[in-house]
Amino acid sequence: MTIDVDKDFFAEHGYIRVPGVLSPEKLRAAQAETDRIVQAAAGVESHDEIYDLEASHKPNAPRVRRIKTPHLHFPAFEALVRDPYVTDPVAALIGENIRLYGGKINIKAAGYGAPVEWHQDWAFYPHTNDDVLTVAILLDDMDADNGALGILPGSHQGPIYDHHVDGAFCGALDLDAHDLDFSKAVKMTGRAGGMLIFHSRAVHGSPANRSNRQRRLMIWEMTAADAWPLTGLRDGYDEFQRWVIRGEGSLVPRLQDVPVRMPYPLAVHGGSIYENQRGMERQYFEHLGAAGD
Ligand SMILES: O=C(O)CCC(=O)C(=O)O
Repeated sequence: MTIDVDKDFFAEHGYIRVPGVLSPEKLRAAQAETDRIVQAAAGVESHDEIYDLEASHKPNAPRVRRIKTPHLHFPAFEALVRDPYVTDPVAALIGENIRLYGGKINIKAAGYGAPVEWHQDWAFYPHTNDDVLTVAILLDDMDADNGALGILPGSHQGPIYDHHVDGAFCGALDLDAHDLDFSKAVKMTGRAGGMLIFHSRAVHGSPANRSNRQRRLMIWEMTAADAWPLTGLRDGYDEFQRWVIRGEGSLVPRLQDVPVRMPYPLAVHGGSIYENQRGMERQYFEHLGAAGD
């Protein structure tokens, strides 16, 4: 089954909102599982395959910035991302054959949750065609004060911008090299349980969370199953095939004339976008600092 989404709006602006994707029960279950995983970070010393940590994290006072690849570690999240209530709106945009490329839950804790500098997801993982989407499910209400994601409308139709500094990838736009008007960004405010889908070339970013309300965003990177990553099969063919979450894979990549700039040489700071972006020379958003103040 596919549902109706406003494809024309998506084509023009590069994003759409789909409210009420998670029922109240499913939302509560996803929030509770996220809380459980965050609490289990007590005792964790440093970034690992599950946790990306705030600079101010301490094992006895855990501060989690991201849960990495939740679908690989927690069956509840694998079930969620394979469920038609999540993939139906995506199928309406890119067709019935869908692959999951990656996933994460970004946690902007109240008072100090870290910003994410302006970037295009496509800069990290260019594919043979651009049916490559970012599918974000709001686990909390996202408003103007708690670190709402902002998107530059129409930017998905533009170039792929330089995300390098000093010759190495850094996962963020070089603010000096490009003349973009970030005041035109639209804040993706919405209610918990809603979904936001945006094109992987849409320029987006989000400020630190200074409010007293946390903002958790579950983010799934989804592609048409005939889009093959130009950086190669990260985890081998079987794993690539395992994450066809709807329909069928294809050995025939669909090729499009798409703008590509490879994310090499690798970022000086690896492990997550937050770490990659430490390499930037000039940051746009306020970073609250190591002590979180
Ligand atoms: O969590 C956010 O607000 C930004 C997410 C994002 O752009 C990313 O993790 O690549």
